[in-house]
Amino acid sequence: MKTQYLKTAFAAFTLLMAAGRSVTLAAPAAPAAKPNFLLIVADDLNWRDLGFTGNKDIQTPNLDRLRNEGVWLRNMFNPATTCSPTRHALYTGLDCIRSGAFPNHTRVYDGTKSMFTYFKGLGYRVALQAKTHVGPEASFPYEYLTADQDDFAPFAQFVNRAPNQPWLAVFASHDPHSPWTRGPKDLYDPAKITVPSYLHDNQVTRRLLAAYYAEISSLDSQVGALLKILAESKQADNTVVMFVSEQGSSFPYGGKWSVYNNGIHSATVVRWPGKIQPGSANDAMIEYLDVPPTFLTIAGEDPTKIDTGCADAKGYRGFDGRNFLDVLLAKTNHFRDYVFAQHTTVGVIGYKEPYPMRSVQDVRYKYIRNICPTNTYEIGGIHKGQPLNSWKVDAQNDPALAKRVDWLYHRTAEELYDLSVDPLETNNLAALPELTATKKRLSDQMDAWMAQQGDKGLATELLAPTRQGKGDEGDGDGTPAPKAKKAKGAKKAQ
Ligand SMILES: [Ca+2]
Repeated sequence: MKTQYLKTAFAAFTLLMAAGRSVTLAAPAAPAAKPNFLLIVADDLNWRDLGFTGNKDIQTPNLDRLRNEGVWLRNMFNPATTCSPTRHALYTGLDCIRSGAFPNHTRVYDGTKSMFTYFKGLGYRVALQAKTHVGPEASFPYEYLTADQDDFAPFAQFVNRAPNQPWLAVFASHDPHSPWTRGPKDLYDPAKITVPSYLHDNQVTRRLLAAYYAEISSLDSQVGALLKILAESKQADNTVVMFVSEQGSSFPYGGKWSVYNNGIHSATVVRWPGKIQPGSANDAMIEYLDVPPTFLTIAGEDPTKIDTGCADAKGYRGFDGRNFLDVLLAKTNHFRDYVFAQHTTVGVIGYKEPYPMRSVQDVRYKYIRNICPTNTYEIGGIHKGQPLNSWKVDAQNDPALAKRVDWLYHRTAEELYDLSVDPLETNNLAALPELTATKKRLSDQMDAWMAQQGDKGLATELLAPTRQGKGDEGDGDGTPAPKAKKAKGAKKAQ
């Protein structure tokens, strides 16, 4: 079936190319065969905090069902740990520093394209609902359905419009981003939940954790509503559904604003009936950057032929990401040897001093470089937040906790962790002589990646203000969700 479909898609593509036209499939030869895409993006959701990833307190029946109907990609990573650069990478297939979208509240360089650009060019109608957080507008030409994440009528109208035209929709929830005011609070009793070991257990942590869990259940309800609409539209069998947890939570050590795996590891599930084996799992290392090339491949395109509109430091204009369709189809469980991430502190609300971080990891070891280790790492979200303030009070009589609190402000220049025995990255092995070669191997990989990206470390970090504003329409870290943005009424489907 797939072979036949690919042949059909390839034939249509060849005909268009022969006719000297660009790849604009306004009237696909076999419209019903083109798959639709629904990408569901959470916000500040630690990958561990779902039913199917092992959290026994959290109730996520809809996401658990989606996981049982698709493949759980157990080693998906994001290249940044704040909202805006993460989304730019996910939508463009480009790594953050190369695209210019590396601080929070950022935008890509003018002329850069996104999957909305590519799929619109293929004749798809493309849309986004709720959290935007990307710019400039020209690079993300989606129809904006509504800012309201709980109004599903625009989504239903979108997927049911023009039945013969394929579509790509991103549903970007604001949940469970702080301040955790939504969701079924009665589901979670602060006194009865189990506090994860990477958090300090006290009443403030418990109260906020229960509120965060309630918002995860709110997100789960949204997923249920979307999948119900899809089923009712009779398009579920021809729609690729992907869910990503985005990046870690804003608790201290919850992962956000750090390159630890709580921040950059993503809970990711993909459902594609008849193609992906239900209930399967794959441990290949993949990055968010790989999503656009993979979606394009599924749509019958060759992603290696794409000009992204943005060159890397060596003049290469293709994607940083690569097509992982073979992983989805269980033909392989190996994809990347290394995954990378960066965190830019300058420009984060309440930041004190530059504290740029870079990380690289293979299947076992994780290497982190803190480029300005003698500075103090301090931002509003962690260091001025309620949890850490309460932890500091408790730390006055708890030396081990005091040490953990201090690590949130001051780190060593290098960190090295053996993830096979230390998944929470608490035992820094960077000074161990027997791991010198491992550290150098990873450090060399990081240097090569930084060179390809045009990443100059601190000098790049200091450019963050030039990459912020104008195009970032999303909410701020630690602030309430934005007011409804006026829908782009003029951008109707063709
Ligand atoms: Ca986020």
